[in-house]
Amino acid sequence: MWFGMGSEEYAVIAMLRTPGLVDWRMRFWEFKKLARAAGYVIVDEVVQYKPHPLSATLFGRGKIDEIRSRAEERGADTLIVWNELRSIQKLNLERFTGLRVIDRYELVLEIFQKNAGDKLAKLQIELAFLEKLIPYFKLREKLIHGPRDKPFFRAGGEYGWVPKVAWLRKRRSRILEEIERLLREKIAQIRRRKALGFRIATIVGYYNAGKTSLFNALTGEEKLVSPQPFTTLSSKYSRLRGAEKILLVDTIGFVVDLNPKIISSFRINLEDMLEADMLLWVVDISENSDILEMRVRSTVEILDDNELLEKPIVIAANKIDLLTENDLGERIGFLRKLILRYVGSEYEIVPCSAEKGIGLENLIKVLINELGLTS
Ligand SMILES: Nc1nc2c(ncn2[C@@H]2O[C@H](COP(=O)(O)OP(=O)(O)OP(=O)(O)O)[C@@H](O)[C@H]2O)c(=O)[nH]1
Ligand SMILES: [Mg+2]
Repeated sequence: MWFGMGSEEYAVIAMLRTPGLVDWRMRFWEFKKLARAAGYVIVDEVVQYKPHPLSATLFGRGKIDEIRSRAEERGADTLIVWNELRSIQKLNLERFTGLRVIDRYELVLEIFQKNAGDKLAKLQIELAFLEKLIPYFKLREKLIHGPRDKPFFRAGGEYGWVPKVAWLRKRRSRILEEIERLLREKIAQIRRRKALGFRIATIVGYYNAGKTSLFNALTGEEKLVSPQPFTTLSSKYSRLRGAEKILLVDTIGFVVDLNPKIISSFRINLEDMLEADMLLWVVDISENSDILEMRVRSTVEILDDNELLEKPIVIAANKIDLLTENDLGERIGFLRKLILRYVGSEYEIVPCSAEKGIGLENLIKVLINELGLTS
């Protein structure tokens, strides 16, 4: 692939912490998990606190020197930055550290890239890379051809060669056209199903919550399930067991700080949510309170940003097999409070275990009831 990365790369990860970022520890923890999932070996971690990030380099100069020497000492090739980098910051960090530099957004795209199965997903990821990299290469062309011409370390960056911006733009418009065509086909297909009287329940939720496991258990499908983040990129429709006219849809997982709207190219997953008659929100109820709260909060933000909170929502509290009965009652109570706090209303919460097949018949009943259909 033309923008590939090697696996098992050694990386330093870094974050610039600003005053408003109260839960930075958890965000950083999650970020590390993503870096490992992308195949990086994290050899060092750097967190700098700064009220105002520097517009040219993000980090202060002293910190950048520290990153460079630590990377050199530990043999790292890549610097992964939690903050979303502007092109000038990425360029300068590359120049000053001699490392390949990616931000959180590109990191997630790299994981997507590993998991993309179908053509639409692949095109969408390439488009997302292009949107990010065109301004970067444009700036680079300007600097390289400018008066203070300096050779850059690893000149190609993600490419291994230096592409011309004009070429990238042409490629982008070709991909956009192709995506539009595939999207139109998909949306027409969804609408046809609705016209045939099908109601659609779209599964949403954080990555790893067990969305696909539940989809499989409720439909009899055998889609790939794994503990790695973003196993599912492409949506899939299938009939709900025990209901002739209900289609269940499996979708991409959410992650804190990453709105599917930001990945504007991942439109098909968003379309599947927007076209839905209801949402089945899957929550991993076995996670500890802090993590559960962060995940509920960021899921609500994403749903709200995309005007999805107006749809009927049922929550599947999944992975109850990992809890004792006592703990379960307490966790459900806590989840109910979180929903009230962040959404301001109440949703039906159905405890279940996709893996052990617990609570599924009840969940099916609730879905049929919510959609006003009889089985
Ligand atoms: N113990 C337990 N594990 C579960 C349950 N449901 C799913 N899992 C595990 O959780 C992990 C994630 O499951 P998936 O179904 O792939 O989760 P997902 O939400 O589709 O994840 P993405 O597609 O990556 O967003 C897998 O390792 C599953 O085996 C459950 O009810 N109990
Ligand atoms: Mg999945």
